[in-house]
Amino acid sequence: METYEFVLTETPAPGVGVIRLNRPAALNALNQALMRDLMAALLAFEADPAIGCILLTGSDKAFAAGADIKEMAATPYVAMFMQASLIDGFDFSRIHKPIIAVVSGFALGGGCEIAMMCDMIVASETAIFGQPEINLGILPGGGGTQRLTRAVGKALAMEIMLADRRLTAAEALHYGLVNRVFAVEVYFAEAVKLAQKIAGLSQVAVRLTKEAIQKAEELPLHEGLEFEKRNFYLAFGTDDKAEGMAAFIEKRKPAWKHS
Ligand code: DAK
Repeated sequence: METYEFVLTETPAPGVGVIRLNRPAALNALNQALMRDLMAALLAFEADPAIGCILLTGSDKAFAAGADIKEMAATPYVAMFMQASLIDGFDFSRIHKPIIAVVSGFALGGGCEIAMMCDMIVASETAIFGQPEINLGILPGGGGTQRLTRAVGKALAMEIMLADRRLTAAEALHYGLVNRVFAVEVYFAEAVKLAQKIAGLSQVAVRLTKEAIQKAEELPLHEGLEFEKRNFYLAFGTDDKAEGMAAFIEKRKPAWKHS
């Protein structure tokens, strides 16, 4: 397995790839090198046929406290605009496998935005979500104004981004930003269980389903329904559809071919 400077990777269970942000002295602040490592690790798991689900996590204390303010402070407008800036080449749409953010402690600014780029969020009870960019004289630039507003609604999104309101894990669960909340002692193990469940399914069916749900966020209903139908018919051409249905009828576990 490849090694990186600012992320650690492991496979704690069959089919489950874990990427752990690892810049503890800066609460996993997202500098450019870390972002490059993160994208490389994501692409490596995406390319690995043995991996069916990816977990993206930090430490118990911090998922990520945002983009690296010290690095950004030295970055003028044109450089931010032109250079390989923080988000350049950083594109979760290149990852077709499900990604679950596993969040404990601070998920602020770009940290919260990266969690929201994932397909699901599992949190520890200590997780804190926020978009405090306004305090720095800037605004969210990694999708916060769009994804958070879709997730929690306009009124609360305004308060979070204009008045630096931070959400506890319980609040984030209440408002639909996160899927599950667990005690800090068990949240990671619970996330692995969830990932294992997904990794045990047909990778083709999982991909077709993820794609269709993503379209629900972007397309008008009739176009989304059309997209879903195409993927549904496409599933009928797969080996895994034949296997899944045969296994049901024969009362046995399916042996997926991922084809
Ligand atoms: N950047 C750099 N260093 C950070 C950091 C950050 N975001 N957050 C924490 N650190 C560092 C601190 O400077 C400190 O380092 P030393 O001073 O010890 O060297 C160390 O981590 C521990 O932090 P604290 O001493 O502050 O720890 P506390 O427990 O007291 O406080 C805190 C934790 C998370 C509440 C606090 O550190 C904090 O407020 N951090 C900043 C949070 C923040 O404002 N985040 C938003 C950053 S702006 C882009 C798209 C998106 C973005 C950028 C570009 N493009 C499209 C290009 C995103 C922007 C942002 O995220």
